[in-house]
Amino acid sequence: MGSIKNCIINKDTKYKPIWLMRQAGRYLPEFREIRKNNTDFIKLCLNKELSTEITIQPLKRFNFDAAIIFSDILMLPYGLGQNVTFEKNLGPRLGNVELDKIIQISDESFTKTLENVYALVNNVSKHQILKNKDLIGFAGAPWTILLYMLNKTSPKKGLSKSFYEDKKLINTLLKIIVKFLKLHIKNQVCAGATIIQLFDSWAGLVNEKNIEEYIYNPTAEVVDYVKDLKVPIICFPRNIKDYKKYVLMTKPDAISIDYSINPNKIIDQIEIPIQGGLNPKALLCNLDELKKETLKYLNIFKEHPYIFNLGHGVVPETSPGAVEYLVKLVRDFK
Ligand code: 1CP
Repeated sequence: MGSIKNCIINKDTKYKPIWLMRQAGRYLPEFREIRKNNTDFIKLCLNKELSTEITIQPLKRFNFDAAIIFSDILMLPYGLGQNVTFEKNLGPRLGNVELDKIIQISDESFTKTLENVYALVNNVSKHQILKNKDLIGFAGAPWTILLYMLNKTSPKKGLSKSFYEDKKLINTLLKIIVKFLKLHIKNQVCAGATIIQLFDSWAGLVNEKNIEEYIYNPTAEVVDYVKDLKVPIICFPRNIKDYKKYVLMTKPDAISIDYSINPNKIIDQIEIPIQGGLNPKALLCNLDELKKETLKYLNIFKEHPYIFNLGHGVVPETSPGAVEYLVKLVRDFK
């Protein structure tokens, strides 16, 4: 029986498993229905019944090979006592970093603050719908978490020049982030997550001269730690310039590529299992175009261990019918 784990661990190339980043979310009317009455996003993530329901919603519709827990990478700063809110059309807003308070947080109190996240993982892992499927736990990579904590809002407009000024703060905070990321991941694995994905959504923003210190080293430390937990780890360093070097330096079990990457080139550069790549906007095209793009990835990675996914998350404008068609294309591919 094919699976994501079999693809990653045994390098199986025959079966092409599929799941999608943001497979639970606003493109699903049943998600919007729940969201409508639950305007506080953090509270929703901490509601173990509703977050369980949201996690399995996409699996009720589509024959995906995995569920990914409905949570957010910003639950980590929340667990560290930083104020986190999500405002409509503005995205996340974070409060000030209070280092003197953060350094006093114990493992126990962090775990307690996020206990409902781990209860959600446990609920989902026992659910019948997950039989023979994987449950993906996740976390933000140290660099991406650091950016949100210090920038206090989405870094999509770029970083201020002064961002790198307080090196002491950056280094202290990075160490704390790595420590609690390990705990956050361990708690998810203990609760039943069978694969971990590390999202470095803003890897492309790092200054080249800082990449070793802020991306390679802390990520390698987290990857090493997860390997000791005996679950595979997939890394997604979105928009990083050199995926080959990243793989060499951080040694994940599988690598997720963004849609700017030329699949024909990457396949000659990377030996480990590859995930993703398809532009999420392909799901907004007509079905012939979607088919063409999907088959392109499947054909290029035919002889490579490959997990079908997108090059970033499903966009809210996507119709569920397009996702259904995509899953069928992947399932029918020979
Ligand atoms: O209804 C809504 O408006 C909520 C939108 C939403 C959703 C559905 C947010 C706010 N988070 C989530 C869930 C989420 N976030 C998941 C669920 C599982 C799934 O994939 O189905 C995951 C894995 C994440 C991870 C996440 N959160 C990332 C990494 C992946 C990526 O998109 O690059 C990031 C950067 C975040 C921060 C975040 N959370 C939400 C938003 C709008 C953002 C991005 C803000 C920005 O642009 O900086």
